[in-house]
Amino acid sequence: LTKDRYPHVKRGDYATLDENHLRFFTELLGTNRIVTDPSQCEGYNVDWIKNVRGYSQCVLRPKTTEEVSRILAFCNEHRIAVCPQGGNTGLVGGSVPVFDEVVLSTSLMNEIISTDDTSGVLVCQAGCILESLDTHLADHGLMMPLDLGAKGSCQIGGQCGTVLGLEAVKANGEILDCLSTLKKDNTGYHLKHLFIGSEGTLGIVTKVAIHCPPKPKAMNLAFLGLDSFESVLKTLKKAKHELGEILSSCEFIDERSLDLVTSRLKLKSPLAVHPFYMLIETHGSNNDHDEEKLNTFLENVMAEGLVLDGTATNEVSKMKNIWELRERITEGLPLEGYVFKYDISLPIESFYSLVPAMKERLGESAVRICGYGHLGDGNLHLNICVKEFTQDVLKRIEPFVYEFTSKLKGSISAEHGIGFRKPKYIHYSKSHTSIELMKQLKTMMDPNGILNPYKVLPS
Ligand code: 2HG
Ligand code: ZN
Repeated sequence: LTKDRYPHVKRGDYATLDENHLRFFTELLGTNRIVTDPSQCEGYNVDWIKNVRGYSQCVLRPKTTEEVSRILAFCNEHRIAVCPQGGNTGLVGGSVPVFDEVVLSTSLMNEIISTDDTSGVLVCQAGCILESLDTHLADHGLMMPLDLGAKGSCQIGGQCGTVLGLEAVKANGEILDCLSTLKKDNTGYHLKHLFIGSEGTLGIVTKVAIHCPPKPKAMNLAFLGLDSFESVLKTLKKAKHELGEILSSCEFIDERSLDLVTSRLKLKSPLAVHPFYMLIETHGSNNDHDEEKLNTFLENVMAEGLVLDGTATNEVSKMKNIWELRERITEGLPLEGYVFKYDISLPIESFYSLVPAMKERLGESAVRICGYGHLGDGNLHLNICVKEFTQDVLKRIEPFVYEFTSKLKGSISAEHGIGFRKPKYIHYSKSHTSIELMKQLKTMMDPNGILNPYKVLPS
């Protein structure tokens, strides 16, 4: 653990934690909710893919908005840098300290405040875990409007893209209440949006209100094998037309990605090997109707030769096994060595084009180049595994990957954010004017720059 791991980043002019600071935190939270033991701080200092590491010596675990407010007011006054952290499941190093920032963990802020069965509105604290919320909602006949592989540990405060409203604490400790639970509320600027994509650099989200759909009575999942990306696109289009309102997800896996989970994680695929695979899930209110629709769709795509092989099920355990083939790819990748990760949005017809382009560029120097992701959203996860990190491979990948994406008017971060790893590439997706406005907002809302420094915006 060396203090100059990141030669291109200099520690900001922040205070170094001293006895007086610790005394304040201890009086506020009690000894049980401050972590200063270096071995206990370790987990908060490293991201889970072990890509980014800081050396914070203090983790604060508030339970209420008022405590967060008092912590930030104090840190702002004393120029103490703060790194907010939820479930620490991020993939761009946004949730771990870079130097010795105090970590403000939202893990104990996990109270569900209200659940309205009629409007479907859930209000909860930011530290609630996605899967726990989904389990809670099931008793009310509702479900969370989002799902992802990290559901068992990611916290809702880090997933603000889907919220109706939120409460946040500003750098100076002021509490901003945008926790509206109304579906329509067009009264002035929609300030909640400032916090979406801000990754804790403009304020700390303490509560969220979420609009949750009813839990579907019927769920069906199809897993398909295809031999060309052209067939994948045609199948997607047909799924949209033929499944209509019951189509709830459409995910994509290429051969190298599936091979990773079958060979490295020993998962079993129900299909023979194919160049491409799709997962298509339907949610509806009448199983006979949904099953009939899905079966007709499958018959059609197979008759047309678009899909070569397929299986469909509504058995919970079989559906879970199929989803694991998709959701556990991320976990398998580090077993190959060092992983270069890219989370790209591309126009749908070019969705896969980056993968063969990269294969051609890198040839044998990569042990695995694979593409998978959220086809329905046009969001590709390109992952490149090498035995060991080298500058040479990095130079062959970047900036090519960003230039390629930018030329196609895609996004260099579809859902993972910018974090610590990508600020210097943000200009491939955002104009100079947008970046300047972001910087002005940052200066206005956090004049001392104490909130999640070194992240999101380029210096
Ligand atoms: C997923 O969709 C996650 O599985 C992680 O966003 C993607 O590891 C990745 O690149
Ligand atoms: Zn994803």
